[in-house]
Amino acid sequence: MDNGNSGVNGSSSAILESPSTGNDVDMVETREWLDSLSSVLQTSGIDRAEYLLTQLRLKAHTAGVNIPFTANTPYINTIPPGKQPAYPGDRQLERKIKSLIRWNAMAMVVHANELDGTLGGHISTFASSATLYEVAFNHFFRGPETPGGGDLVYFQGHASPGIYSRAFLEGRLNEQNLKNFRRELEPAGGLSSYPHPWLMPNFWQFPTVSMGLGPIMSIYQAKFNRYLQDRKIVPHSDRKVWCFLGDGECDEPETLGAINLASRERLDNLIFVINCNLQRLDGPVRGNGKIIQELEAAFKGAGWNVIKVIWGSEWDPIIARDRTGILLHRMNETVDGEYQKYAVENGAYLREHFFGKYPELLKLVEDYSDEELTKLRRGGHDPLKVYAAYKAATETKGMPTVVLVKTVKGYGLGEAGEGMNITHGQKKLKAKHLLDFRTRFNLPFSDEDVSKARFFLPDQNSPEIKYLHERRKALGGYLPVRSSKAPELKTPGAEFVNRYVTGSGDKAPSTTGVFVDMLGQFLKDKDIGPRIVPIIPDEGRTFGMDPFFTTFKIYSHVGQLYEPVDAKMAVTYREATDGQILEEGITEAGAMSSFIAAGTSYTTHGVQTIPFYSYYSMFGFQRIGDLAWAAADLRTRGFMLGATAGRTTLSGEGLQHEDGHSHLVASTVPNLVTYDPAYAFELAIILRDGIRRMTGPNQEDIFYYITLYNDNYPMLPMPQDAEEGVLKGFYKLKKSSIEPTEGKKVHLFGSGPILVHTLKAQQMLAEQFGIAADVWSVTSYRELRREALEVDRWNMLHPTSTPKVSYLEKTLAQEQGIFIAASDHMRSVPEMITRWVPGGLFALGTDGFGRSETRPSLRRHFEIDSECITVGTLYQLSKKGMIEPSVVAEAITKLGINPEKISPMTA
Ligand SMILES: Cc1ncc(C[n+]2csc(CCOP(=O)(O)OP(=O)(O)O)c2C)c(N)n1
Ligand SMILES: [Mg+2]
Repeated sequence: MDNGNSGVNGSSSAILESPSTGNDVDMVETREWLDSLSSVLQTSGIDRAEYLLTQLRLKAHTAGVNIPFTANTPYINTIPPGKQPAYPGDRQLERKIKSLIRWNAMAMVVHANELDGTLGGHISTFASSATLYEVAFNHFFRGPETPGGGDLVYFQGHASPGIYSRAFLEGRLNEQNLKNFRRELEPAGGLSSYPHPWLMPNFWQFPTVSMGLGPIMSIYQAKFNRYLQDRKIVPHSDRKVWCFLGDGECDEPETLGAINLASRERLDNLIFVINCNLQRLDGPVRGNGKIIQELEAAFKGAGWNVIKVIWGSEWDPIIARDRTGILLHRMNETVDGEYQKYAVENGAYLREHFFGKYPELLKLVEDYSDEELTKLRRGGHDPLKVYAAYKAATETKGMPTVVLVKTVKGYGLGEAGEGMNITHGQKKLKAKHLLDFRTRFNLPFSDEDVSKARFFLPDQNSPEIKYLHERRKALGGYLPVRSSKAPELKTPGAEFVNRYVTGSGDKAPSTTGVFVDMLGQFLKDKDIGPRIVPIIPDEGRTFGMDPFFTTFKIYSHVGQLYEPVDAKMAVTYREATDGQILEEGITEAGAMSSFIAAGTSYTTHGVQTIPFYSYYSMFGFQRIGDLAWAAADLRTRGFMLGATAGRTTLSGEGLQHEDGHSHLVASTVPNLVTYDPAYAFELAIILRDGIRRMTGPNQEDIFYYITLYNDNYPMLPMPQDAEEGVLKGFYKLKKSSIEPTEGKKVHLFGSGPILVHTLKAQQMLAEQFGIAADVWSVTSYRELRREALEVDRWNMLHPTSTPKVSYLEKTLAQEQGIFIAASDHMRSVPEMITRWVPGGLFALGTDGFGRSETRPSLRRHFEIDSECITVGTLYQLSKKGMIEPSVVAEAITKLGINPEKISPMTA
């Protein structure tokens, strides 16, 4: 990639009146070419010049001329002063408002840390981006009352104090809220450190503080907005998605990883604003290069419209004087580490070190005083420049726009940290710094107000407050604001489950196959059908979902511009503008972002959609765990389906594919409901209940993780009264066929395809060892644990009340014997319930690396096949003194298990 410097000199010289540098062998000829261009520019304008240059380039290229590639333009504003629109607002009032917001934001952080030095908070991020937000609030962000819906804004997480501070002036938050910044457990209500819809569900819309997630989510959000419009679920509108992010944040793979999609899909409803303050947490983002140039090349290469806002208006006359290009040259060659230094130093320093490098350049500013040079602002602190960029961005058609804005981190903090490497963490300002801040922004506060860092709220009738409300009223209301009003859906009735309660007879499908059948039912349902959003990251065929390509079609904004190679086949690859399936390609992060967009349409669009995101379970939580966490925070509703689950069930695919721990990771997400079903009726009950809970009258803010398998076995009929157990987490599937002798009673817990082995073990134990065992199907250890933990907690805090009893304890209280569990996941999964199982639970599972092998070999390797379950059971009986250890030893030999085999845990 371009390092931000190369090629810039070359391209800038083309616009000079006379080139000042280079090895020009024929200056007269050069002069003539440049004069021709000047004449075209003057007589026919920019478009004609562009056309001619394109023709020249083509001709040169065909003749074998190697034109050096650069995706960079010179290091100046994209919009020249001549093309800058007039500023529509009252700049004086806006400055006053902005200064107050700056003050209160800073005071919030100072207060919090005076109270308790460990609370943290950030001043410098918002200090650098205040103008970026205020111009947008006063002139661009459309609020929720806008017809067709308001803009969706991803605020940079660390800028939250500024956003709270504005809401305070707007009267949407009170002083107590501000005082309780980062004190969310305070009775009067506090404010979350960063944007978290989970914690402030009426305020924040999008969590952004895990860097990189905001950008990728916003891209797929913009795509999903189009999807809903193209599918006529919501009317067409011009609502925009704005994503504010940091320049340091651009190093996260998620930030830039999906930018091609945005241009491919022509998402002109998407605007990125990158606050290029040249710093991240520890120091410069690109001390030795230029982040703006680097990002320009990356975004331009990806097909975005790039608008650079580098210099404030004070620079315009100096740039205009630059007849030779020496200033451009200097701007291009200076690296960010130096620019950072200029932000910290004064005008005299700038004169000596920046302008002073070339005598010609020094002359350009000879009539400027040092003070005037000190006041040369960066583009991001100049509302005129920011306004011009946003206006151009919102008017751009056919492509997304990125606005790259140069700012100073900690702007206004002066000696307390402005532009300094320590500024990101600055949260305690001394009295002198507070006074300086007041002077810098002309704040009308007394010394006492300042020393106490008092919050300042002007009178409701003051011009500032009136202006602020007027602007928001004109733009459709306040932001950010979140609502969860969406009409409930008519969810599937019992007849849906009834299709599956009789079992599969002599057929042997897999739960993945069964799921695809169920998804087909949902898609055909006249009520919820149009709201189903199937999402796949290029694994549709693996899961047998390819027939849907033909019937429900793959969404593409442009439809299908080609005849698919399989057009004549029964199942053909169909893309369509109203396609229902989101086939995201090989990007789990992208597909998860689409899942989030679809699962939150109830809040972003006021209509519910139900995403079914099916993927390789191994590439779920461990790959995109942070997005799953964000989905939870966002109150996303929908189904994540970890297909091809099971460390031994996926068999041949080996170490990187075989998942035996996704349930463990999934169990860390508080509002995620997880199931590991074995049979069609279980899955049907779970899906029906899930749809009801999430989209029915209660619209619960939960989402689901369900594992599916590709092992084929007969789907058993539903035992009587199993429904409650399926949902609560377990039920008795099959009683022992024999009566226990001498109290030797066993309970075998199984889930997923391992239940088949558990049933076989039950038979072995009865037939070969005379042991009576009941088999239970455990659909969710996690759900059992969740309820039992709640009950324990309540009992602990209400010791004198009649204790509550969980479903798990109540059910097991009626049983006697020993308990053995086996699953295709790590032992820790069944062990989630050990403490409530009388006598404990002995778990068999798949701890260790998977490998390529057949299912029977793998199940023996991990010791979860029926023989090993039998041996595990006998071993437990021997430990309880109910049988002799020699019986276990004999069984090991009889069942052909090698006791010296390698341990799967470390192999
Ligand atoms: C994934 C992730 N990693 C690390 C952090 C910690 N962190 C918070 S702010 C920050 C620096 C941000 O720099 P930049 O994106 O340039 O934003 P600025 O504050 O300069 O506007 C870091 C590393 C985080 N929030 N998220
Ligand atoms: Mg930064």
